[in-house]
This record gives sequence, structure tokens and C-alpha cells, in this order.
Amino acid sequence: MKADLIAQLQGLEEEGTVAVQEAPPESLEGLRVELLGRKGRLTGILRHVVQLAPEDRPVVGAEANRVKQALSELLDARAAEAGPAEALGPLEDLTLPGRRRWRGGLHPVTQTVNEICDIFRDLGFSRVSGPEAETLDYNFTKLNIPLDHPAADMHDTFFLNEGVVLRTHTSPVQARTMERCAPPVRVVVPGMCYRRDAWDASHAPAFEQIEGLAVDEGISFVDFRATIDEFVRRFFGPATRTRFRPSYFPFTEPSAEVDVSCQICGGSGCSACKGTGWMEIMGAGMVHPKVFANVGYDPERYTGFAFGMGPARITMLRHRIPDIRLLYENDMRFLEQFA
Ligand code: 2NL
Repeated sequence: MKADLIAQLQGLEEEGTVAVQEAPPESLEGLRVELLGRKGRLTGILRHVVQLAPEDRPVVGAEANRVKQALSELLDARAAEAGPAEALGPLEDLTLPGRRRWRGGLHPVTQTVNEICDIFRDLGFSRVSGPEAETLDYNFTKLNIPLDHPAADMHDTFFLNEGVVLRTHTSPVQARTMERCAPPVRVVVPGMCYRRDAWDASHAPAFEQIEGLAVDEGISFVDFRATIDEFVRRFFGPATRTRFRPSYFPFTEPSAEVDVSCQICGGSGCSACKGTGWMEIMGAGMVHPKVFANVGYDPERYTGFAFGMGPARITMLRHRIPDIRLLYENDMRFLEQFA
């Protein structure tokens, strides 16, 4: 065993000496690592020293040191004669910019929320927020949703305490804003909302919403259409068309659902729009007079429009994301694509 290791060390010395002498200058560093490095051949041989009788270990150790010293000096000598440039190997281009550090980025839904709010800011709307825990009064009653309405059902709403819920939409913030400020009011309200829905490809129990509200004397359905059309063209592009379909919400009258021409096929019909050429982006309408009365606005004097949309849904439409859960599981491989 001892003689065998010494023979191996001497073999390494002979072989290494020839290799170092014949190596082109740029491969000297690589050769040093291969022969003497931490995972190199000398280390490989020395791994067996532990199997030797204790009195043999210093003998083999000394031989190993001698071989290491000899090869190391030879490598130094070759490197010195090659000159510093070659000994370093091919030089990096020091003028190249450094690799950029990952600094994080905004979540794709946050990007959508910010873009929507920026467009409405240019149209004169301020961005406001309010509490996520709300009273039944603000979440339902003031918005003309009676507590026996299906939307107010225990089964769809997270209750916190008697009379206190997680808001199911951001509308209570508009109600609070109207109580606080006299018209004219123009606000957009982004925020998280909560419903007792099971997760599936298009539903999340906690989701973002953006609602908007404009109230003044003389606001008409034409102002409503023109504002939504302008938003749609700025957000989805100037060639996008809109369609207003009649709908129903307790807090608006008349109510509409707003469709945009399909972002994938342009309106000719495809699988993304299920052949209709249209995609639904929001619910909206003229504010119900009862809502005005409930927040202390004179319904004879003031009119206004309101709308609500789901930025996660809109993010899915614009990026063709097939399942809403992708937006909430925080897999970096997914999120990095939007940074
Ligand atoms: C939808 C529908 C909508 C509103 C939200 C609203 C708020 C007040 C008064 C009147 Cl304070 N209306 N908000 C109006 C119509 C529709 O959202 O489908 N959202 C995703």
C-alpha cells in the first residue's frame, strides 16, 4: 500500500512534468488545477493516506509534498517564461458592461392596476383607498343591496364580527368618499376584495378590483360612454372597439357590461373569445339615485357614472394567461417574465 502510493506519486510527477513542459501557456492554469487543485490528481492519491499504518503516513506525506513542490515550481517557471498575459489565459474584455443584478419587479397585476390608474389620472380621476374590513352598511345597504339580496349572502361573504365583513367590492370606498366630499367627484379605487369562492381557473377568494366613480351636475350616459371609450383606446390600443350590453347591478341604473373587440383576433372570432369577437372587461352604469340619497347627495341635482373591473382578469386577457392561479402562487419562473 505504502509503496503503491509512492509509485503513484512518482508517476504523477513524471507525467505532470511532461505535461507542464509541453502545455501551451494559456492552458497552464487549467493544468495546475488538474494536477494540484483541491479536486486534482494529487489530492486524489492522498485520499488513500488514511488507510496506511500510522508510521507510514509521514513518509508518503513527505513524498507528496516533494512532488507538489517540484510540479508547482515547474508550473511557476513555465508561467514566468510565458509572461503575465498568457499565464492568465485569454483576457476578458474589460470594456463589457457588468452583469445586471436582479432588482425585483412589480407583479403583473400591479402593473395593470398602475396603468389603469395612470390613464384615469390623465382623465381627471384621483386614486383613493379605504378599509378592507367594512360594515354591512357600507358594503351592502348604502349601495342599495338589501341584506337579503343574493350578493349579501353569508355563503359568499367572509364575516369577521357581527356586522363586519371583508369587503366584497371596493364600492364602500366610493360611498365613504361621497360622504366626505361634495361633488364634483372623480375617483378610481383599486384594492383587494374578498369572496367565499373556491379556487378555480377563473376565481380567486382574494382578488383585486378597480372601481371608478364620476359625479357632478349634468353627467350623462354620453359622458360615461366617452370616458370608457377613451380609457379602452388608451389601454388596449386605438383600434379597439367597445360594445355596451344591458345588464343589472343594484347600485346602477341603467347598467351595462362593457366588451372590447378581442385582443387576440381583432374581432373576427377565435378560441380566446369563443368565436364572439368580444371580451368582457367591466361592469358599469349610471349611479342609482338611491345610492346618492344614502350618502347624502341630492339625487335631483346630481348624476354620475360608475364602473368596476378585475385587473387580474384584464391581465389574463392581455397576456393570454390561461389560469388565474398562476397570478397568485408567486412562482418566480412565471413572475420573472413580466419584470
Ligand atoms: C363588476 C361591476 C360595478 C359599480 C361597480 C358603483 C359604486 C358606487 C355606486 C355605483 Cl358607490 N356603482 N360601482 C357600478 C357598476 C358595476 O362593478 O362587474 N365589477 C367587476
